[in-house]
Amino acid sequence: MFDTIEKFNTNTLNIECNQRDGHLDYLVIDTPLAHAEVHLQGAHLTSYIPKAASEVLWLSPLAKFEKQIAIRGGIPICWPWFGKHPEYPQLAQHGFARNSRFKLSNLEQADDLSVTVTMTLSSSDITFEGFPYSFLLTVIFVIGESLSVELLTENCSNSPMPISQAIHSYFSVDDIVKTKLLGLSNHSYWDQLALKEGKQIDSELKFDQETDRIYQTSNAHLDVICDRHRIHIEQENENASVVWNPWENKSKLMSDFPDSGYKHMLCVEAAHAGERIFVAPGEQLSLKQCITVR
Ligand code: TA6
Repeated sequence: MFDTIEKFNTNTLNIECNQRDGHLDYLVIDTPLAHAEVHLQGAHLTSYIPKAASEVLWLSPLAKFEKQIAIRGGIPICWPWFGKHPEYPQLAQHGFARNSRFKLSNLEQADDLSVTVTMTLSSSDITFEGFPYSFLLTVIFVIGESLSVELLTENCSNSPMPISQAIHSYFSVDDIVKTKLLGLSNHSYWDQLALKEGKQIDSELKFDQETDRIYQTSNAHLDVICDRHRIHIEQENENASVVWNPWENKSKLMSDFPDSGYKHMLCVEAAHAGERIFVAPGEQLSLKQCITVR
């Protein structure tokens, strides 16, 4: 489908297909409600600007737009495992979906002018090497006054399929030290740096050092607040919310991340993390994050 669109214009929808740095195909979507950019590699959204607001997502100015390299920033899709593979740590961190080319399977505009973009990834000889299951992964973006991102995992094989996953959203903030994250008080977390459990007491989570925590949550409502905007996040069906900022030292270790980039981003991720979830044959598992700027 992507190959046949190139350009599509109506009074309420403008779509262009471009190539980033001559390598990666992406769609630029403009409606009266929002601007968005989404790449076929990884079903990776790199821009979302609701009307009368500024960019919601952080995209690294050093991000690489090359085949089979994950784009730093925007909304990477971590699938079919989150973090290191539990049995084969030599496999790519956060799974293969973010480095795989998806198919654009549907694109439509609703009466309320929101646009639904659906992308799919199916199992192949390549995915069987590290993940011996037949699957269909569908990523559904609804781009309007709000942005919703849904991952639908379908197990097309005959045995239970173990997965973990994350919608790894990088949010743009003015200044991380003045940024607050609300909605996690009284939630337990696993601290990936100290390798121990903790419990969030304060209603506001603030940032003054490297942070990498997996909070136990279910249908969380969270708010990222900085001078420029308040980003309201509603999640559905997750069992974890991951909060990550690499801070100064780790930023310097990443070649696609500016040394001071950590000051302007905060990852808040809807996830199934920790123990893998088994999706029964023929069943579907949904994970959703919905983002509204207030
Ligand atoms: O979601 C947090 C995290 O798993 C961190 O541990 C951190 O390393 C980050 O994701 C980025 O991972 P990446 O593989 O994209 O460099």
